[in-house]
Amino acid sequence: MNLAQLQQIYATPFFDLLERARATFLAHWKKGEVQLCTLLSIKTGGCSEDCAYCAQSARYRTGVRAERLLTAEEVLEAARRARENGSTRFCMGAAWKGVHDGDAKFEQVLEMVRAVSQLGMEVCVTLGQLGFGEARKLKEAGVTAYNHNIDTSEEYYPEIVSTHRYSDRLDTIRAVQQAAISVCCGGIVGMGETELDRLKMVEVLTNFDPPPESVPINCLMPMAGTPLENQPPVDVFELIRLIATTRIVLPEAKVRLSAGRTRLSKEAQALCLFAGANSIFYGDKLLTAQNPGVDHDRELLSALDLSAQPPFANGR
Ligand code: SAM
Ligand code: DTB
Ligand code: SF4
Repeated sequence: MNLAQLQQIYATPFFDLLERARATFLAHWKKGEVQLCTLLSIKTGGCSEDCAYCAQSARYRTGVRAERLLTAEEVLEAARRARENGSTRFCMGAAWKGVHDGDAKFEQVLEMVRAVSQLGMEVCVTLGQLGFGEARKLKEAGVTAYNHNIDTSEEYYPEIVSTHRYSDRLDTIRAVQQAAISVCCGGIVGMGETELDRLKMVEVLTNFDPPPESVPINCLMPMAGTPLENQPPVDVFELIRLIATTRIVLPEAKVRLSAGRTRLSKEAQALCLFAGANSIFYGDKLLTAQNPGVDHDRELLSALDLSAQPPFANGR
């Protein structure tokens, strides 16, 4: 998919765009089903990187303290609760630049993955940069998906991060693909980027081989103390257009309406779900930021006659 094609789709009259996205969704997915995914921060804060949106960077005074890596038992307990609450995917996030085979912390992550993978949910991790060796070990331990976002266009990325390059992100994604782990890759809207940056980001995603299994669309949560703390909220119709466009060009991807739902009305979320989003993060907290409460989300799904994706048979 090239940029001109994406621009054409994005610029379709709003309701025509929604109709096309809805038709694409219905041709590929079960109507009325939303995947619930629970996030857990297994290692919070103190990160060496300078991502301008992130409360976990050690460069900014955000009030997030650096914590130790959780133990496999602690993580397993949280994963069990997530499953009981209806999640079919469990995503463990660590505030690191990356991981190296042989490090004690990487061994500890492998141990938690082995434990969580027995529960019959999709097991996702987001640990920053890695190579093929690490990816292969994660796969052997039971990881089904790796989250590594490109966040925005290649051109805008240096405005947001200086401690690693866009190409480093793509290298990690390639290593994950080589190890036959599903890629979860998306980005953030509301960081001061243009419409063109957003579409270039989608263009990069459509050219992945294989295409990403999951595409998180995050709205910036403006975290106090970060350089982006005063960014205004994204225009909701721009967000919906982006979700609809993503659904049309990546019909088989799960499109996750990710961070930032606390700043979206329930009507806006309903339109995002109509436009093709079919997954949300479920639970009172994201990694460090607030998420709508579980009760609130249950009410929303019930009001829209949507149901949580049922647990997998045969342990998957
Ligand atoms: N350190 C790893 C990395 O950078 O890939 C994993 C954790 S990182 C917090 C995962 C993703 O969360 C980021 O790539 C970004 O897209 C998203 N994110 C982080 N802070 C955010 C914020 N304040 N608002 C919206 N999305 C955010
Ligand atoms: C993703 O794209 N969004 C999630 C998940 N992948 C790891 C993280 C959102 C983080 C929001 C900010 C915070 O909680 O600190
Ligand atoms: Fe570190 Fe990830 Fe936050 Fe960047 S987004 S500062 S790499 S935790």
